[in-house]
Amino acid sequence: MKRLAFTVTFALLAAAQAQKVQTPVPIGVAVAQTSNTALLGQEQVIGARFAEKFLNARGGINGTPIKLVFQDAAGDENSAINAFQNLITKENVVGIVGPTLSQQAFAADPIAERAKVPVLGPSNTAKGIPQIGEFVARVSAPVAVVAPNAIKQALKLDPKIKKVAVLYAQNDAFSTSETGTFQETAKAQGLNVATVQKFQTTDTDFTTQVTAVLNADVDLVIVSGLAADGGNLVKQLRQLGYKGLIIGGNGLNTSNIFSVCQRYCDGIIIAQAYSPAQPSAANQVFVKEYRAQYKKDPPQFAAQAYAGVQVMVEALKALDRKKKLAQWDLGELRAALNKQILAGKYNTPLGELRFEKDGEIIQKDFYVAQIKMKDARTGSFVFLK
Ligand code: 1QQ
Repeated sequence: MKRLAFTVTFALLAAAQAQKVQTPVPIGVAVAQTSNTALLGQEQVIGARFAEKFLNARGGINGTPIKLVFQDAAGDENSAINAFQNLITKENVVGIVGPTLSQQAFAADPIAERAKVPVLGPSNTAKGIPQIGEFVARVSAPVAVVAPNAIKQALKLDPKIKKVAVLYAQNDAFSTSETGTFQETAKAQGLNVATVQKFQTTDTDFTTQVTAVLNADVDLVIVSGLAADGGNLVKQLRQLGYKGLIIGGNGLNTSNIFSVCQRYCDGIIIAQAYSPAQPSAANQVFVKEYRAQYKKDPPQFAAQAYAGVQVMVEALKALDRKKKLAQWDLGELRAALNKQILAGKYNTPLGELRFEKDGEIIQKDFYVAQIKMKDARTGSFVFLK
């Protein structure tokens, strides 16, 4: 009996290893299509789909098309783990772009690591993401690099800022990482961090935190949270009378917060790892085609998801030139793809990208934008630098 089980397991393993690469070549995309996190994930779906269409129209992988396989990773750890498992074992993807949140990446990326499937984090900006494992890299620059730009820009807009209130979602890995960077940067810039307030991403009432902020009499508020909670927090800050500048972190970096904080979103300063004005040829084509299709500029999360798919496709092209993809075993290709991703240089809408050995992104250009609301529903991100 034992021997039979062993033989069957062995046969299954051997079958899995001998699996060929399908055509069109399946690339997994596991981002938030439902839950509050979809306020962020929606833009990633658009960016990834856009890359699929655009890159396939230009020949895909040296003539072989790619096919994105979407699995909803929602906003929690278990959904992300399930999405990863499905993509790896049922859909036989060559690699995965996802998940949306760092909080999910710390739970789901180890699944891909164990299965030796390359992962590109399209929006995982917390400290420690590339270090999850050999098969984990990211196209999303870390908060440690991006977030300080927002504080420097706020000080340019108002050099008299002295006292700061910092708020963060304590149940979210990205938010706790980002607030660490914000607090260090504020102190390094000579600011007095007068109060630090915590909340949960599931909170809807922020009266306690806002009262503490008002009592501290600060001239800058810095919020690290996600879109729904962050948007509500900003709204309640303004409704209860806060008049100073507000910096929002990466979790507020979407026009989908407009429906949450409405006209109170006006003035929020947010650091950016992408600008539609990025002068690279790759970006100019991207912006032109995106505008033609969606009648607006591409947002950061769409550009990063696009870059994630593009990096996978370019790395696959390089491997296909060595040996036609259809001739690779799936396991062999996944391992080679991981190495190739890290070895390449990519001209993306984010500018030129490369990777450190551990999978950390090397990116040059960063920006800061400020939200300008036209009315309660419509607004835009105005780039300041
Ligand atoms: C992270 C993030 C999110 C706010 C992006 C959607 O940066 O979780 O790392």
